[in-house]
Amino acid sequence: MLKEAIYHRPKDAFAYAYDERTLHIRLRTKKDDVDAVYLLFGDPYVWKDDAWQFDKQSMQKSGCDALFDYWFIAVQPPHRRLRYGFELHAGEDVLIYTEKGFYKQAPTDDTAYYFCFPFLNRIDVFHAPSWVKDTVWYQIFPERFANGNPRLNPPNTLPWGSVDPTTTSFFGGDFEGIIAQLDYLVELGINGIYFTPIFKAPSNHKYDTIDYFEIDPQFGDKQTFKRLVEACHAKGIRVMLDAVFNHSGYYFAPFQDVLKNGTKSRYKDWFHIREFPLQTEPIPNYDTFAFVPEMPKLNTEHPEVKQYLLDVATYWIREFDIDGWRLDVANEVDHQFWREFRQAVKAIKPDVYILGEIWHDAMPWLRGDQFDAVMNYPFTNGALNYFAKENVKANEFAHTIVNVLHNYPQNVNEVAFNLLGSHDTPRILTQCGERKEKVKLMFTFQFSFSGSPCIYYGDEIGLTGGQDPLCRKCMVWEKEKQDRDIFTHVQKLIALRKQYRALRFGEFHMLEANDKTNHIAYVKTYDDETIVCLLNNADTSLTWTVPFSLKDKTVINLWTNECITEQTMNIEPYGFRMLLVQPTSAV
Ligand code: ARE
Repeated sequence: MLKEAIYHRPKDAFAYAYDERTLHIRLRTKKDDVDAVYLLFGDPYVWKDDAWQFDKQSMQKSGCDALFDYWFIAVQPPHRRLRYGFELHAGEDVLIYTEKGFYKQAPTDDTAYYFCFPFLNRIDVFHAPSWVKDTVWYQIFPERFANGNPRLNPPNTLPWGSVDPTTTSFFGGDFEGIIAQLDYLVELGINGIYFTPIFKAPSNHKYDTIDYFEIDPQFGDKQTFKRLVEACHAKGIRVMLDAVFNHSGYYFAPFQDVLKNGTKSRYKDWFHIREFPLQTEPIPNYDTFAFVPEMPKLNTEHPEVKQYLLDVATYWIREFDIDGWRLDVANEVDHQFWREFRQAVKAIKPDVYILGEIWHDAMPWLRGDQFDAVMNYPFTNGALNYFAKENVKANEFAHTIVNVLHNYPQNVNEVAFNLLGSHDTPRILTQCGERKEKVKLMFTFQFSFSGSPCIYYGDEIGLTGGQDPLCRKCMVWEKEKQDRDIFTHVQKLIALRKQYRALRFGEFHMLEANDKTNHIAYVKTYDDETIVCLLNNADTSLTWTVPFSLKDKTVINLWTNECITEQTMNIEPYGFRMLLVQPTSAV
């Protein structure tokens, strides 16, 4: 056994409280190196005849990537505390792995050798709002969704969809437009909307806030926004807003005050200013988002700034009953701010969803004291590489997905915000070389995967466009210009997801990943519900043999409702199957 590859470290993704009674323990070993792993575990205070007493239970292999195997077990220590180690088997070899190193036999004279989960304190358990698991999000970029009130159009508004957007174009999307189209979203089946920023700001994207307590007049006013939230709630749709707290806009009054009064400004410490007077060229002499002078970074350590932003966060929940905050550039804001943010918003609405925008490993924000989830871009990139760009094969994709699932605790994965694209990425249809069968296959994967899927407005009707600003074209409302085939596909996926818990939050296991045919197969299980999915990510048809015997089982093709009786079937290019598997006796 390769000792150097064996890894475990308590807390984070390797040992964590799944709920108030259950601990999850994971171990990593070199791929194909170990035959079996057992958890040795017990209460640190249970001894007999000077020997520590422990139990032994077999761990399951929960997945593998290119280099490692991962092992998993759930335990419920009666006194909520645990000492534990691992017994690894490879052929005749047996190895005990503990916090202090490797042994031939499990030591019993002291528990100090072992890994320690000191106590499962309820307050420390990661807790996200449970409704998120049942939510299908739809992301709206308000300037481009629907123009319902032309009187609000900003100067130089262009005719809807007449040209491709630039960084400075306006088309006049607004709240009344969104309200008028809510039935379209209900028909699609979504039940959560994430709005990119809506507060007063000069740009079309509104990430350069002037006033966090005002709605941008091009979208409407507070009354209309209230109407919008109420209309959403009446239709069972939750509402999430974008909190741009890393930076303000250039025209934010406190920043203007600093520009005007320099060192004499009472707001000079609200930002990170390196020298006075302020200058924007060649690069700003104050911290900003990227090097964008219009976006001065806020000093969230400053008590007044902190209080101001927390007031903003609670105001929109208290007065407008919003259900979530998506936190822009979340990883560049200090952790302490987010801890206080969580306390403040959960105090007034305990089941509000806190979603951080972090593209990288986000474990430090997902320990239960800051965010409920992050935008799962590692999932996005994995899916784009395999389905859209086809620059990785089935196995590498399978490994990426196993990593995505093992990077975070299971309760974190259950509420992950799983997107295929956003206002910051080229449109999926464009990335798929405008081959819609590939887009459909990607959606099929997204909606059969766990977490909380999000559709970027227009992807469901085949909008195209490259990188920002081209990925922000106007929504197309003429039915004859919409790709209704993709729409119906997504609509059906959402309906199935609503019907089957295994699709929503079932445990995921990769069954097959074949580089020759480029297909993958996986199973989702929840209680007695089992759904096997097969995706043929290739432009040739596939002869697929169902990877279990059909004897004693009733297998239904969920797409056609047909009963499957043949062990082997033909799958069309970029085709898929979703099979509900039940023991025949249960049918
Ligand atoms: C404008 C232009 C762009 C230009 C950019 C830089 O439109 O073409 O590249 O300026 O000068 C908002 C607007 C953008 C605007 C930007 C600046 O929506 O249109 O871009 O402001 O004015 C990183 C950050 C992540 C950030 C992305 C964009 O980590 O937080 O970059 N995303 C948020 C929002 C954006 C928003 C802002 C931040 C600013 O979602 O819409 O932009 O408020 C890798 C890295 C990531 C990186 C990612 C994307 O994977 O690892 O860290 O994200 O690429 O670049």
